[in-house]
Amino acid sequence: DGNEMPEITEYVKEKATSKEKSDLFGVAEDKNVIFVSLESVQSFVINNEVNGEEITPFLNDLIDESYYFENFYHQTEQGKTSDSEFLVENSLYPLSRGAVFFTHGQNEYNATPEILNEEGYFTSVFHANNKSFWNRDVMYNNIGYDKFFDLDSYEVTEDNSIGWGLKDKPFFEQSMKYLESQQQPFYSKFITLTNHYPFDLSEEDASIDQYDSNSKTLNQYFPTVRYTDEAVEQFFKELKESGLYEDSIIVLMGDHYGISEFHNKAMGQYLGKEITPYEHIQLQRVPFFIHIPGEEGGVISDIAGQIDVKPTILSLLGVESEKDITFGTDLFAEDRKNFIALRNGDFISDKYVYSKGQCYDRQSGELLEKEPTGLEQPEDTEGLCQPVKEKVEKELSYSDQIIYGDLFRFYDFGNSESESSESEQ
Ligand code: GP9
Ligand code: MN
Repeated sequence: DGNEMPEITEYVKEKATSKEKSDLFGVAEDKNVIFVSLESVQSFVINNEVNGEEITPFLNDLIDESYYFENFYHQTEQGKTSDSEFLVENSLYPLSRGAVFFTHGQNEYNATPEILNEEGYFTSVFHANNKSFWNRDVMYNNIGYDKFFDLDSYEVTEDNSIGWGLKDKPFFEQSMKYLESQQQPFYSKFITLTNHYPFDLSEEDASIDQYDSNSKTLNQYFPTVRYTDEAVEQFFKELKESGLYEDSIIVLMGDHYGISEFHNKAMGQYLGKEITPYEHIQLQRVPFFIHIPGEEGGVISDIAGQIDVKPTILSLLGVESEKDITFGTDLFAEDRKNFIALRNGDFISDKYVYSKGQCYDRQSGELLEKEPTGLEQPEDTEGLCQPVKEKVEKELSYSDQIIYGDLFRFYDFGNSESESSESEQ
């Protein structure tokens, strides 16, 4: 019956949402939004080398013309790409088990595409996979996407595909005609695929050599990341040629890690340091760029996460969202929440990194203390990370309650969503 909503609403208003508009509010009003989800791209490849070669030359240069968030974390779980999409569109957390796209794809949401539809935007997704993968067809329809350019929209041959399907370069190339024919302004999401485990790439598409370690996965990762970097470069060229570039903002984000903990030994060899629980959390960073043509941008070091994307984009577009329920904050606001919760309860705060039951100093990486075992004296059991840990648990639980109880059915977002949610595409 939604009895929990007032408490959650109060929490969100007081603790999660910023109260002041940022200086960039409305800076991209009525612009197209082109969101690019970079499959399995992690931040450790940015401004880094393998065998003396730059891994992501295009993205590295793009930092100079964008807002680049160097401490931006993915917050996904078992739902992988779909979890990242859920975070980005709703600013809610995915679930700790399973994929919320499957288990709660029919819930009431107040997602970015629905909100932008009301602002006169056309909304679409481009992804060359079966439309029902991750239950996307159902979820996209539910959250207001006008069009899903799925596998059926692409010409896929043996020549232009590898691994999971259509390679990223032909994917962007073939997408252009659809993108150009869309009504403007639009909000369009592109989901790349080539840089997906197990990172297969043909010889002719590899511009850099593999790494040399005991992990074939890590070794192959670098040339496929480079391939995706080149595909994005080509996409920018095509956007400029089509004239769409000038009227758009381009957001790029890594969806989740590509190299799991199983490869810690090889990763340690590559990074030249042991992968401690602290370094493990550092490795959960994914690149996040906001490219606004004509704006210089800058490198932002504040902690940030996928939960923050929705309020940030809406603020840039100048969309008022005072009644929205989001657990993230506008990344350009002054009064931001001081922690990023990972879905397993680990977290990063301004001061600390909490990982596998251990509390670290975020800046130095120094292990501060073991979590209490219950055997210490009472005054020792208040860990330094404990106060944030409690906040993280509370926030994750509020988000879970919204999803499990489908609580947005009982909340009035103050837009005309009651009519639009009934209308089918
Ligand atoms: C599949 C693509 C990759 O459509 O999103 O899926 P992932 O395994 O990364 O979730
Ligand atoms: Mn993915």
